Amino acid sequence: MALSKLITLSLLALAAPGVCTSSFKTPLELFDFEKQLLDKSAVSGSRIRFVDSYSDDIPRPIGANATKHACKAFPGNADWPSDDVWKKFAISLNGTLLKPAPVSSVCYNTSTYANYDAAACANITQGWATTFVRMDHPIEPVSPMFEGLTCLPPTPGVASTCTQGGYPVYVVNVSTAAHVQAAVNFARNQNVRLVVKNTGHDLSGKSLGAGSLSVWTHNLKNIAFTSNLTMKGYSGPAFRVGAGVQAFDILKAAADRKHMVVTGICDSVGIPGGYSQGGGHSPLSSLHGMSADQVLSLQVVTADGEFRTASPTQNSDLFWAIRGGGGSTFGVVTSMIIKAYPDATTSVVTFDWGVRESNISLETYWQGTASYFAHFDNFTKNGLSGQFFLYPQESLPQTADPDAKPRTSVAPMFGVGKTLAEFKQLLQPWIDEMATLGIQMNTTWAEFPSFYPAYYSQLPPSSLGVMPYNMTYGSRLIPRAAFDRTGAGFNATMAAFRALAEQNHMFNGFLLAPTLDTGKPVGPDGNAVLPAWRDALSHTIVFALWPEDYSPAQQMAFRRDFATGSKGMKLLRDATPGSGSYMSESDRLEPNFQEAFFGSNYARLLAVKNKYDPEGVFFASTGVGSEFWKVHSVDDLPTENGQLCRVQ
Ligand SMILES: Cc1cc2nc3c(=O)[nH]c(=O)nc-3n(C[C@H](O)[C@H](O)[C@H](O)COP(=O)(O)OP(=O)(O)OC[C@H]3O[C@@H](n4cnc5c(N)ncnc54)[C@H](O)[C@@H]3O)c2cc1C
Ligand SMILES: *[C@@H]1O[C@H](CO)[C@@H](O)[C@H](O)[C@H]1NC(C)=O
Ligand SMILES: *[C@@H]1O[C@H](CO)[C@@H](O)[C@H](O)[C@H]1NC(C)=O
Ligand SMILES: *[C@@H]1O[C@H](CO)[C@@H](O)[C@H](O)[C@H]1NC(C)=O
Ligand SMILES: *[C@@H]1O[C@H](CO)[C@@H](O)[C@H](O)[C@H]1NC(C)=O
Ligand SMILES: *[C@@H]1O[C@H](CO)[C@@H](O)[C@H](O)[C@H]1NC(C)=O
Ligand SMILES: *[C@@H]1O[C@H](CO)[C@@H](O)[C@H](O)[C@H]1NC(C)=O
Ligand SMILES: *[C@@H]1O[C@H](CO)[C@@H](O)[C@H](O)[C@H]1NC(C)=O
Ligand SMILES: *[C@@H]1O[C@H](CO)[C@@H](O)[C@H](O)[C@H]1NC(C)=O
Ligand SMILES: *[C@@H]1O[C@H](CO)[C@@H](O)[C@H](O)[C@H]1NC(C)=O
Ligand SMILES: *[C@@H]1O[C@H](CO)[C@@H](O)[C@H](O)[C@H]1NC(C)=O
Ligand SMILES: CC(=O)N[C@H]1CO[C@H](CO)[C@@H](O)[C@@H]1O
Repeated sequence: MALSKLITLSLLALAAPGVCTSSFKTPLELFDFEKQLLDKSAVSGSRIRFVDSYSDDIPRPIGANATKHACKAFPGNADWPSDDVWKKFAISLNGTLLKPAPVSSVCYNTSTYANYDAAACANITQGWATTFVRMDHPIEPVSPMFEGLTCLPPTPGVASTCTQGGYPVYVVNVSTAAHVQAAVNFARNQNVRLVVKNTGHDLSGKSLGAGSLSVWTHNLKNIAFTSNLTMKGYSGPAFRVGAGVQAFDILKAAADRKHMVVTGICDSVGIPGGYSQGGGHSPLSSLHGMSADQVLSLQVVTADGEFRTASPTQNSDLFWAIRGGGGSTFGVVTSMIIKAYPDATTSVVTFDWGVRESNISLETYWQGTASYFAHFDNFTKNGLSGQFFLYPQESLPQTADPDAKPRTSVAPMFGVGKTLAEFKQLLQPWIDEMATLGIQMNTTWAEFPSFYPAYYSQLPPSSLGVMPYNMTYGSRLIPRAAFDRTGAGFNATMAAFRALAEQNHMFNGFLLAPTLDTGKPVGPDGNAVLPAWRDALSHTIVFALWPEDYSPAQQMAFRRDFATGSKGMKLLRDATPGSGSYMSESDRLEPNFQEAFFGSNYARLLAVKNKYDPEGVFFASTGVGSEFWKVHSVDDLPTENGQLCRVQ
């Protein structure tokens, strides 16, 4: 009797975990793939030992005593590992070392790739910007521009050849923590540039690097859940997520468990990758802060090849730095424990108004747009958040719509935890003000019983996408004071918005208030999220397009002008003194990037970087410590298509 009851119970326990999630009880319970580690002697010894089964007999100093090479090894140079060394590395990696060709290589009859296939090329060309082929590919990025545009579908005037350019040369298709350790040890000992790729969404091309070995974390999809994790500083529901988990994976897993988690507006972005490590903003940010604030503990392979726990009590300096200090800088994260929240009724709304669409004057349009911004403080105090687009004065160069006039689209605003009646009531004072101005808006309201369908009603499923090759972007965090209509900064900020729009720059902005009170990051001194975020009510990205026929020199002049010239992003910087820019959606040419992306945290972040990575195994353009390195790129463009060297 007792025995059969026991059997029934254990069968139930087996059935419980569901399709893609299992449960865990303590933060110390790692995923199985993290229990597969290299032998200790292969990690901390002073010999060239990149994996257990292959070691060289030359003793090699590590850490502070290591040789400081002027440049990373590069294909074709004498110091690039021989084919024999790569072969041994591949064998020791048990078949997970790839040498991938760019997807568009099938379009070109080259001896390097020898994979010409007209039908496959037609397919790639057609689905280049929309299909999932690129997202699940080991080396393709969202912005081919940062690779150097060396292998695109054939495009008249742009692409007619295919080379490896700024794409990595080798990739470790990671499925265990040991694979990550082996890759880090190999790169460090062989002086090969190391990059980390998760989804390739980075908007500065940081998953790329000519002559590099890439750690590809995309397939680490494990998810585990507990309804009540109890640790110092937190008690409540939590997920452990593997490094490859994307927003769509965790949105679904959370919804299945009647919970929600902080993710961004694009459901294909990777959560424990660049998103949470760079900060991570979300439709939930006005309620629960940044993605980095969600992290309760994490697992990471550092530059010495060690697999470490970083938490409030273990390697706490590293834990502080990784949560906001940026990806590909301190180590390779293999999993994170993140907070979850009980699901909630969610209301959504979209608003559209424009000079032509609402039949209003230009002055009235800007008054209405200013009215919207003037309510940001009140919106966020009530937990609302959202996204807006500001389409500029005239047609974009390529859209050729001579009648285009400025318009604003709020798409959408989220009221998480609000019924439609409550949500409407909160927005009514602003809606009344728009009516008083005589502005008719198109408005669509909806209420959903939970967050997941509300999210997808507004933000459709996405793949990797492709950013235009003739576009740059910069961003600014707009502080609370700048949206206070009674303060001096308001008119200056509105004037800056208008001046930028009048030069045809489109905006994609966000309404949110990820304060420390909402985010509540664990640990004695919070995390390394750029402090300007805590006082911001908006993160606003501004886009600038250059004519497609510009030469590299013209492109650089255009981009420098946009980044630092008096009619570019300087307008917004001047209107918001002391604020900053969100590192993950920013301009690679941002002046004084250390201050703009990291603020007062920079000195401490650099100290943590130097402690855990004294040899510079990890590098990310515009990341912490990147000022000591330079990519010697083709045409000197800000791309990853060139050798990485120390700045002399
Ligand atoms: C269409 C689109 C929408 C976006 N929406 C949002 C949004 O709503 N909110 C927001 O905050 N951001 C948003 N972003 C920006 C996004 O957060 C960054 O692009 C982020 O860097 C993506 O991280 P990833 O891991 O998916 O991408 P990747 O490009 O693969 O990686 C990004 C960076 O992190 C490093 N990295 C990746 N995985 C690891 C790891 N396991 N350990 C260490 N380093 C790692 C990479 O080397 C790289 O430097 C958006 C970007 C795009 C293209
Ligand atoms: C570096 O070299 C010094 C002097 O030879 C030695 O004392 C020290 O132990 C070395 N440190 C490491 C990390 O090898
Ligand atoms: C390769 O497989 C062997 C046997 O399973 C294992 O001992 C070794 O750690 C693996 N190597 C790596 C780098 O994972
Ligand atoms: C590819 O190029 C080679 C050498 O130039 C040529 O012999 C071959 O016919 C080409 N193949 C295709 C499919 O065009
Ligand atoms: C074309 O692409 C689709 C997916 O986008 C794929 O299913 C199909 O097999 C491809 N066809 C060829 C000929 O490559
Ligand atoms: C990468 O490894 C996974 C298993 O972890 C496998 O399913 C996938 O096919 C591999 N991808 C490539 C491109 O080899
Ligand atoms: C979670 O666990 C803690 C400590 O075990 C307990 O005090 C608390 O009541 C639990 N909360 C819930 C919602 O079960
Ligand atoms: C509202 O929607 C209609 C129909 O799509 C469109 O014609 C009109 O321009 C829109 N008005 C505004 C203010 O966006
Ligand atoms: C636009 O507004 C003007 C008055 O401001 C009015 O005369 C005109 O009829 C309006 N046009 C439309 C299409 O409503
Ligand atoms: C601000 O929000 C409160 C509710 O918290 C509301 O009563 C008030 O009318 C709002 N004020 C404005 C100007 O929107
Ligand atoms: C801001 O501009 C408005 C009208 O454009 C004006 O009434 C107001 O006095 C200005 N505020 C400040 C602080 O200069
Ligand atoms: C080559 C290229 O990417 N051209 C783009 C320039 O920007 C416009 C506007 O986004 C795009 O439509 C073009 O495709």
